Amino acid sequence: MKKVITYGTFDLLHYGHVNLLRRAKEQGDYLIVALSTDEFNWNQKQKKCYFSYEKRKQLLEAIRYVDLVIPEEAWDQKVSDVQEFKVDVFVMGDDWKGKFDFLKDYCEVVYLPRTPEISTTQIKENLRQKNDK
Ligand code: C2G
Repeated sequence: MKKVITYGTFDLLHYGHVNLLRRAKEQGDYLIVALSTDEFNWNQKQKKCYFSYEKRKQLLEAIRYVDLVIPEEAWDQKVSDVQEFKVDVFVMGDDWKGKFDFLKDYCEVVYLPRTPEISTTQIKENLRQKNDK
């Protein structure tokens, strides 16, 4: 079984994320998503999530491409995750291109093109503009 892993916040979940997850799953047979915890998001990414970790986990687990959701609590857990789960392929969107090449010593590293026209920031901005009308 070829195992794939990817990492992220996935808040507010949108079709750009689903496009990524679909293509990540296509790299193998089993997709693990390491989901950033609320603490990791706030302390390390200065991201305040709209949905809690539990709600974001529930949403991801409902996606057909996702086989397992684990917590991402630190930037430096990737090597141990790859080893612990015997991961064959690490996948991230290409906004991270090159940032995780150190994992090439442990598994294949694949950066996939982002879905260009959608982002959580964009969604929030559009909602703000609609409310202002
Ligand atoms: N993504 C995408 N297209 C978008 C938006 C996001 O392909 N329009 C991808 C990102 O490239 C990433 C994944 O969806 O691979 C999750 O995006 P985020 O939740 O923004 O993840 P991020 O905050 O970048 O966290 O340790 C790695 C970090 O946890 C990554």
